[in-house]
Amino acid sequence: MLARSPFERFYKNPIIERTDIPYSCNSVFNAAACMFKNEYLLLLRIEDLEGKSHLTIARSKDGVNFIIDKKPWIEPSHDSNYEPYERYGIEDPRITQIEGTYYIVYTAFGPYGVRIGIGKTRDFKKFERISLATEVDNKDGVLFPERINGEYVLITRPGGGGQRGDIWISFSPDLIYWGKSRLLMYPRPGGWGSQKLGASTPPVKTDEGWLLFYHGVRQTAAGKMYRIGAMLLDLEKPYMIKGYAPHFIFGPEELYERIGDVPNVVFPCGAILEEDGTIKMYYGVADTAIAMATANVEEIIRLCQHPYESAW
Ligand code: BMA
Repeated sequence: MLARSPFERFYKNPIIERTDIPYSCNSVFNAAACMFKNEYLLLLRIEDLEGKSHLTIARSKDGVNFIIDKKPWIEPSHDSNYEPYERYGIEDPRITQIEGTYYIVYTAFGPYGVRIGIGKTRDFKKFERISLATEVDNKDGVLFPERINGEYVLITRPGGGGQRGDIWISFSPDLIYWGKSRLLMYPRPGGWGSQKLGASTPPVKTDEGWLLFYHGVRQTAAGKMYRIGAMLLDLEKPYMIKGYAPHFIFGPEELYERIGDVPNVVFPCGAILEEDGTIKMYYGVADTAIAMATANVEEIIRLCQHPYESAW
């Protein structure tokens, strides 16, 4: 049988479930990932029993057995500049390290909608907010791990609350003021991501370009289906798609991905490239738990050789 994905699931998935959390909560999913002091660090999105999300740290020596902090690390802010925009929770974090600082990009959710928040830490103890980088109806923010031509680069997904959502890219001198925004990719009519797209994991640098995983949503008779695609962006001109995989590279298949609070969802927010070329992808399953799958980076790059311009 021909495999439909270059990824192999960890045999003991899911790796983190609600019952692993040391305090009461509804669910744990969509975690950011990075290496910190020779350990794997996940920033878990935990939804509490009121339905609001906060972020809690988990650490591991081997990337699959995690020790979870006894209390939340980042909760909705009480600062009046942020409070109205985070009142309903903090969701879907992504971590990017730039020159020893770990930037955390998250979805701030409040009465006016969703917008993208950016904060930073150097030690995973003290967390400092930097900005709310966008207005509302924008989420799925991922920051590049380097400044490009002197500027920070952020991918976002404006407009997903409407009929469709496209992936955009913006630039900033200081992580506060963002501009030079342009469209990167839009949903392919009739395709596996025909309703909306959004960046999944922060771009990973390869010789062939920035490797970006993104999710695509298709509306089906049974509800929304979330799958994962991959594209390669030009190293110097990251607003140019060098190539992409026309097919999805990962989708819900196992029961733990198909059944849960929101069925048929795989939602990665973190990917770690190991020295041997293996990518560890950490992904939320059915908005209920966290799973991990591995793939060879070269194999994914090979799938991304299709020119985008002539795509649709
Ligand atoms: C998206 C985000 C994710 C969630 C997904 C499926 O819009 O809210 O946090 O995993 O929907 O419900």
